[in-house]
Amino acid sequence: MQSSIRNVDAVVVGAGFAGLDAVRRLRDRGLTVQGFEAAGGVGGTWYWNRYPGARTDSKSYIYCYTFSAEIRDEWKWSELFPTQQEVLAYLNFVADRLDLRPLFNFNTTVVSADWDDEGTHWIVRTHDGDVVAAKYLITAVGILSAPHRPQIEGIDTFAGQIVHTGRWPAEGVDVAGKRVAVIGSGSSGVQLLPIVAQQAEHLTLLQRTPNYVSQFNSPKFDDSDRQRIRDEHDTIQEQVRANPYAQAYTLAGVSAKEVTEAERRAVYEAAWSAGGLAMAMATFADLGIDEESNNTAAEFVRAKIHSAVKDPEMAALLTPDYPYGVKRVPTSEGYYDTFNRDNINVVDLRRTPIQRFTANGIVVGGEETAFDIVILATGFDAVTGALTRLGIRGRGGKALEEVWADGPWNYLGYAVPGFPNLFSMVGPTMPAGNVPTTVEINGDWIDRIIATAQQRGATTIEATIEAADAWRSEVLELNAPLLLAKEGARVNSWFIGANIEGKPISPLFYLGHANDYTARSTEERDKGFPNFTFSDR
Ligand code: NA7
Repeated sequence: MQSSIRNVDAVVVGAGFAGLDAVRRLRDRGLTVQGFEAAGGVGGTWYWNRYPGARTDSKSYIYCYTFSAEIRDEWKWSELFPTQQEVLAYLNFVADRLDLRPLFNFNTTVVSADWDDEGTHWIVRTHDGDVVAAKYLITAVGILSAPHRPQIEGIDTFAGQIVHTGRWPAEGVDVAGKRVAVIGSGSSGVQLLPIVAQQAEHLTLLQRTPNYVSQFNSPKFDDSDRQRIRDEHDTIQEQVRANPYAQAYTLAGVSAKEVTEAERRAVYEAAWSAGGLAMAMATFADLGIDEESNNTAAEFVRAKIHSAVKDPEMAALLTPDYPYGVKRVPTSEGYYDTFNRDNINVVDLRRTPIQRFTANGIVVGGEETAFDIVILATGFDAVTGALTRLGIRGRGGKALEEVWADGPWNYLGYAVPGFPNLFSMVGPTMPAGNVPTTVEINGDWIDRIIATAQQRGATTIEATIEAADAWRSEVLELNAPLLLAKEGARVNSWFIGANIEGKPISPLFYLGHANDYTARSTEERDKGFPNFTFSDR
């Protein structure tokens, strides 16, 4: 069995934004790299989430790599908030441009990764029997990639079609003239609902917690826009560094309570028209911590919902009663207007939960409603789920999910004591916000720690327990004063793991300023990784 094991320097799991960045850097450093990707192609999240209406609410010109001016100039974004198809096309373009595709085995799922102390390498196994020994294991598995399918009684007996938004079939789903149920009103549900409602005979939204849905406003770009963006690249990146979530927005910088009502209203109106994340990212600095300030934003959006939705009872059903931003604020084109159609109804699952599925449909409050198609827009086991499902066993066969039984414990999000030579891209306790920004910081850092080990002749690199303990305390302290910590569990916020039954409630992100995280990461790198043990055994 041992003879059939291939040896490589690094295994990279995942071919999304993070995995593509990792393989390119390690290959260019001269390492032998084996990438594994469960999907049939590159793209990660953007490969799987093909549901109608899927798009990013990060601005296109920052939702991309920055490392190459040539690549930035060659790719032409068509609009401010690109569709899933355009982001996927971009990642395919990068993969081809840098010849990254040959580094991956596609349609290949990693089923286990065991640390071998004797060989000082990881033994990585795939679903099809491939076994690879790798000095380094880089997980680039994404934060929203492990779909959450609720275990509802009878779900497997449903005779119609059931699809999860995070595993949307490439051939599409024909909803025309059909009776469609949508379960879930997070980002995925609210993006697809207006489009499905236009085609379906009837749409029923089975809603548990309503969201504050931002409207969507994506100006198209022409060549002069693209030239301006190119000219302003450095200024835009400066703006991203100054924003707590690494987004291209400038906060008003003051408390919502420090301005007059008229001034506040003007700021909110401008942000509402801009759409997307502007309400959270381009308004006041204290919406995440101060209840009174938060309520000014919450009330503003509640009024917008009531003016958009004509039936007051329907409007009330769609209006959240918790602080603004405690759940991830989604963006949708025409969401609230859709509820003025006559082929849509909303079932309030907080009042009457789903009892069970039948062959024909779904039973709620003792009444069965028949459906042809059920769309599960029920989200993901976010941030940690894709990692704990990988079957990672560190020193002494210790399972990663065991070590994380109370929430993620690691250092700077990159490394876990007891799991040598394992590094995460966009791992738990890294900043929430614009993913490609974090990816590039991570890619450089991991590349440099491996280079440092090579220079020192070290075979293993391991974060210290003290560093991981201190980091966990810091992440918890940053989380404690937030409204998210007070209210997040009540409204099942995935930011703290509250959307998955049995998952520990614990912050999954570093919720300080993203740039403070970058500074910490850079300091660790520039000081020669003082919180790691490098060993030649
Ligand atoms: P989300 O935001 O986690 O939304 C999932 C939705 O599904 C949410 O409305 C949930 O209600 C609902 N849900 C989950 N389980 C159930 C069950 N068992 N019954 C009824 N309703 C349920 O996932 P998305 O895919 O929309 O978005 C994920 C991220 O992708 C998003 O934040 C962006 O960053 C991109 P709940 O709120 O828990 O009451």
